Amino acid sequence: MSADPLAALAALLGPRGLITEAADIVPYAEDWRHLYRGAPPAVLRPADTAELAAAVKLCAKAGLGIVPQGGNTSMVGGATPSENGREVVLSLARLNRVRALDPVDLSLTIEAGATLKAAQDAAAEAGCRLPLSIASEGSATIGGVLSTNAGGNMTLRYGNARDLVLGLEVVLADGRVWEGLRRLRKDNTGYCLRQIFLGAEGTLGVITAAVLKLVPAPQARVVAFVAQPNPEAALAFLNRCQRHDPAALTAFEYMGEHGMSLVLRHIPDTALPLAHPAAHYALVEFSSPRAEPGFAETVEEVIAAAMTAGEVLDATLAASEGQARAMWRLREEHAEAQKRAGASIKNDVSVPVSLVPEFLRAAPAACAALMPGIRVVAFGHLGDGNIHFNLRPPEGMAEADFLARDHQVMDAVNGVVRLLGGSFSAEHGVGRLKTYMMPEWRGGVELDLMRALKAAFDPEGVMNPGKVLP
Ligand code: 2HG
Ligand code: ZN
Repeated sequence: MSADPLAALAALLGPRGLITEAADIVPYAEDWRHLYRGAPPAVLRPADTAELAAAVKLCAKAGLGIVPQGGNTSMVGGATPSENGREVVLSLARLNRVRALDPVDLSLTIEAGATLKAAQDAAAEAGCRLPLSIASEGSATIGGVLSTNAGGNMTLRYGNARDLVLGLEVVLADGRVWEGLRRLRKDNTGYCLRQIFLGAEGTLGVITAAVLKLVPAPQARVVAFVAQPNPEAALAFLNRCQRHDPAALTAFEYMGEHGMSLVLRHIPDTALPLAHPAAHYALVEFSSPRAEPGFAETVEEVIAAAMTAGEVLDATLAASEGQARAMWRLREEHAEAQKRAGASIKNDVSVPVSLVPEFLRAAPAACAALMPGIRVVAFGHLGDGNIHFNLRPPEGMAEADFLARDHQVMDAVNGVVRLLGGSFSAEHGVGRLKTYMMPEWRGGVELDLMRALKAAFDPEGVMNPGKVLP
């Protein structure tokens, strides 16, 4: 190998495969939330798995850290290199091919750099559905989604990303390739290696391709938007929808009034589909693989019963695909609206579903006790117990002063989460932002086992250094 690792990488990857111009590196060096700005000496853009593996081998030999990056949409700085100038970004952008799709097996083999949206579209073209949906799906890539075990809007029905994976191809820290792209529904042959890489946030190896489970495309779909008096009513309505048809209930999303007001203010072409604003809203989707006549009417009956029971104050059903999309935009644009509104401290937490109302009462109180006037933006995946409990500064407080207290605010929320038996990161991962929480939450045996895995898979510590493990 050349004494200069960048020269060796240039020779291997060619001009399309290596970025070293400072100005061109900038977009890869900073995270979506602008929390971190790293100083990578280069961005690697290999064309395929073999090139990627050779590049990893070169970096490992040169002692360069490798930070895999897909759509760069991490909420926790998980794909941003450090400031030390010794970590390169490994972009998966050019590994974006659909390798195979089998509508009989209901499986899709796709490379890690394809966006989640592209994977969904490929499935739809074949009359299937990839049942994973997140707000950032237009930019987020399969590799990132799997490495962070993304959750999103359909977890209550289809599980998290890790539940949708049959096989993986992974480049290991020493440059070897694990070819595990099996598409078997049953395979009990020792340790389940794919599950070790899923959710590992690139700290154990680089996922380069995956076999994903599909389901038949829905033929009937009903999207409803409802106003609710309180969090208890939201939970009761969720339960009612589940009892109605657990197989058809595809999403149940919660939104509080402040987040909704930010969406309506900052996102163009949005409007509340109800006559009056409320303190709490839910977006509910039912779907069926059959074109069932009367499908919408049964949902209307469920909502009517919920109104009689006082769980729902007002409701509307989307009458067209356009209306359904508009309702979903109100939910999906929460993160963007908050970003446009200014500084925020995010808590991506989960509690048992039955305790969400308790959480939604206790957490604002804990934050107000810490910082009077703090503004709560609570929304998220009520159907699976995952609430995005985000905070904005009190009116008039300087953003820098607010952000300087981020650990205090996160710890106040997490105090409530802990009492309720929840998790400090439900779907966004640990990344760089939350490593400090790991000893307190996962210390002892759990962290020992995680460290043992890290040592076994990446003894030199080159894979996404400084992420996940403190
Ligand atoms: C969502 O559900 C994302 O919209 C982003 O997970 C959550 O901005 C957030 O905190
Ligand atoms: Zn979310």
